[in-house]
Amino acid sequence: MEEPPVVFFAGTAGAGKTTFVRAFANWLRGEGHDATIVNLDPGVDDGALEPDVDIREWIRLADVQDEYGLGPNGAQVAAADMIALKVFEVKQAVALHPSDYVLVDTPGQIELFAFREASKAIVDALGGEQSAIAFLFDPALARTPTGFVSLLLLSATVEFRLRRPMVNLLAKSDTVPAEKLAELAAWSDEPGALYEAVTRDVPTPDIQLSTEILRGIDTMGPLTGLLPTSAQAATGLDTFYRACQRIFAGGEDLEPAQAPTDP
Ligand SMILES: Nc1nc2c(ncn2[C@@H]2O[C@H](COP(=O)(O)OP(=O)(O)O)[C@@H](O)[C@H]2O)c(=O)[nH]1
Ligand SMILES: [Mg+2]
Repeated sequence: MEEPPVVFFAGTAGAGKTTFVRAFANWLRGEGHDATIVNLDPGVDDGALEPDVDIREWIRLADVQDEYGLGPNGAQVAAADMIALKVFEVKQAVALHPSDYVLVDTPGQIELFAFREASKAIVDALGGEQSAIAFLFDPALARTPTGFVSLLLLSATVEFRLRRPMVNLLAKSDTVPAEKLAELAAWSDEPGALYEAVTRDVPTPDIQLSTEILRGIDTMGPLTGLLPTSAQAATGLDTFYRACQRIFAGGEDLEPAQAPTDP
């Protein structure tokens, strides 16, 4: 049987990954698709979270701390490498859940996912035949021009390191006023608008650095399509799904298991 496509969810701590994964899985199920949720965060401490496959079955942050006498940060780093050693167990557990989509919630700290070699091993092993990375922009960080550019660079870093198709999402769009949403859309669609906003935002001595960074971003061309989504209001999930389908199936919809609810 063909392996289902895998989407990894990455973003800064608190960006909304865990909440989004759940909302998107619910949305998929409502559309008649099966979704398997994989939790790769060994430190998450939420009893209500019921992933189908859970790294905490093998690795728990509290145990790593106790066993190796590490503080919370050291334990996170050690655990990130241990996850890579358990990835085949995780993959086997995922295979026990036949499904249309596999959604992988990554560890809370983005630097563990973006910078450590272990993540490449995890993405390669779990990603299988088809995988993509959804990068969530936290509106609390994306609201200023420099914050927005920093998140673009972080997303580009993840793409550069892990070499997977990326979808950039604006999370928690229900918390963003309409005017700000329009401004963020302009920043993501028109390099000129972002350039103008950044040059207004930074003091003169930094202008050259900003200009060079923006030129780099412009050449990379990943600016278009920051999709506004809200897990809470369940909005933007259909657009996100279509963006994934464009990556996985050349835009074709999956065969729905039941009558689609699309208008
Ligand atoms: N208003 C609003 N809050 C959200 C949304 N998604 C997540 N949150 C909140 O943002 C916080 C961090 O979310 P979480 O999913 O744990 O982020 P993670 O660290 O990236 O996994 C929590 O308090 C969530 O309730 C959303 O769509 N709208
Ligand atoms: Mg989380």
